Amino acid sequence: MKALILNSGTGSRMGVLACEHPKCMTEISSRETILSRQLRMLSEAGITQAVITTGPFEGALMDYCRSLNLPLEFTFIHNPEYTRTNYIYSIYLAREHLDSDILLMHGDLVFENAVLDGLLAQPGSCMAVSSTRPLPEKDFKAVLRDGQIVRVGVEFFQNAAAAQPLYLLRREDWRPWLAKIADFCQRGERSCYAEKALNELDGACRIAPLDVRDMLCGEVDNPSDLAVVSAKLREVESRTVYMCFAADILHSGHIAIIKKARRLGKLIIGALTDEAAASYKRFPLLPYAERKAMLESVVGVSRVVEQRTLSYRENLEALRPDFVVHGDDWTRGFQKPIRDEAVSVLASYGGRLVEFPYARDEKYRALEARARADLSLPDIRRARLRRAIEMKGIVSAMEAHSGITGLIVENTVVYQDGGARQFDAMWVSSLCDSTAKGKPDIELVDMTSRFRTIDDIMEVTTKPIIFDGDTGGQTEHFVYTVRSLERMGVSMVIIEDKVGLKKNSLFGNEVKQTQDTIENFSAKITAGKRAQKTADFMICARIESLILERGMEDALERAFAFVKAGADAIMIHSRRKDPTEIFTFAERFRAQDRTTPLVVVPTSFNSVTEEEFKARGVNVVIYANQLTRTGFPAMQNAAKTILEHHRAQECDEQCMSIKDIITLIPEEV
Ligand code: SPV
Ligand code: MG
Repeated sequence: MKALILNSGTGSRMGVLACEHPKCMTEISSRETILSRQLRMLSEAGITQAVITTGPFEGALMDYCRSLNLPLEFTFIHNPEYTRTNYIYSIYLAREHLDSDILLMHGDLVFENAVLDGLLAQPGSCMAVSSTRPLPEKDFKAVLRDGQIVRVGVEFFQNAAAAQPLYLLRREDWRPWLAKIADFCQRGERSCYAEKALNELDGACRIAPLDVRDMLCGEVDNPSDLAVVSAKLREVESRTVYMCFAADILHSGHIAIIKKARRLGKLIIGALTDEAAASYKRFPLLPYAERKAMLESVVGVSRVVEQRTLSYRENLEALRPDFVVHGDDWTRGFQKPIRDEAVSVLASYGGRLVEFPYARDEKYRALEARARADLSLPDIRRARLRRAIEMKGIVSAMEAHSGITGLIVENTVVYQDGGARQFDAMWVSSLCDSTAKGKPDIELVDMTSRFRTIDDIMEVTTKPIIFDGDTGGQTEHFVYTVRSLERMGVSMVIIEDKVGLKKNSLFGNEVKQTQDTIENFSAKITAGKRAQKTADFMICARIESLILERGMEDALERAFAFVKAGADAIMIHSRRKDPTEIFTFAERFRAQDRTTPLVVVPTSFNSVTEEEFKARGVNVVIYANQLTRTGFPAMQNAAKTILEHHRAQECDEQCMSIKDIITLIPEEV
């Protein structure tokens, strides 16, 4: 496509404003002239060739165009008879350079980006008209019939709309018009409008109206036009556009939408905080400050602000942008409530939503898959738990005891309030790991075997792992366990302050269990901390005083001692349904220690929500055994049903379909 810009006119009505240069070189802002603005916009829209007809000050105009240093190839066509002819003749002189799609405009036309974008997006030929502006007395009007423009001229008032000399002409429509222009000029009709030739074509050139309503699109014929257009331009240039990004990788799809957005005004980007980003699709690879800096360096981004929730409300109300730009993917699915809310906030002050088609490109999917794969690398995975706790205040972990349960924890998502709720981490429980192997939870399953479980889970997932280290065994053994776990990419080991034959805590004092001394257990923690190589790995001390009914004071004394010995976190356990003792512990612990993460396993006190735990200073909630406790009864039931009926048919309705089970397992993580 070529641009054809008609600049052969004398601009006499501009008076002194255009007495020393062509009219198109008149300044319309402190930075731009009509022509420099047109040319910049054309090149930003991807046009590379411009044919410019010239009249007076031909040399000045050519020098000026070249001095702009734009990636445009110019062809200048001089009309030596510019005082006696009209632009129909200039086009005629340029005809051999015009055998393509043409974007035709008068050299004194000022329009905003949205007008040009609208025009270029049309599949067929079109002309800018306005349904909202009154019909001008002396300027162009377009006569409309059946959705087409059938006449253009200053003399038509019936069924007409105000029109601007800005056309996108597809080759098949332009050719007959150009041929008619040639007929006119060859028979000496050179001082009429080129539209007179168009009006004789009677349908051979199909031009649709493009309604630009009250967008900036007007000619500058005289000083008063100049004042109006310049004022409107100031308004256009002060418009703001808002977009929100979670992205930790910027790909060409993001850049393309940023480019489109900034054509509408000054672009403000809301970067989702880490917490908000993690609740959107996945844990961000880069923290907020890095993502903000990256977005700030993108050309065309004027400001980056923090967006603290998936909801746009807070930022829209504070910034009141003229436009919000988004991909059209949020018109359906889990993001729809967010869109609906943004639409209503925009409506409250007259802002507008602009949606562009969402880029569903295979290469972006591959990039996203790579980012996910990076999350599974040991160093990244290990560090994620600490980051998630810092970021969210509270994290949730769900038990996994095999590759498939790991995948369930990895991939289960519930969409709520426009966001995605997921587990943050996985708990490799001694109870469930032993149960899956048909063995009691008494430290019978050896570490090699437990590591194998971790490996199975890690192979197919990316989320951080909290390992149930039971008592940690002998201190001399524990240091090796720490190093192995750390090397694998496990984020935290929890060891409980018990010795001897360990039994599951949920038995409480129904079985014989012995608590370790504060001194011994502290020494074990200190040895473990000394053994670890990275700063990310966490050793959590689990206190069994409430389980073994040794009282609150004992629990608290141990907690402070273990933190002093180097514990990175404290887990307080209880087997009571009533959460009071857990709450009391949390309150008293937090009164003295505001920072050490607090971990709970609410198997018994399961009425408490994560929000409530967070309010009480808890940082990690572990759902320790629910997949095991729901999965195995279902299996028992299936086995019984088949035995009862001597066949599998009755069991079928309890079964997941083969198709569903296959989709649980992605080909690649
Ligand atoms: C586990 O899941 O193995 C635990 C938590 O240690 S509990 O079963 O509550 O002791
Ligand atoms: Mg356990």
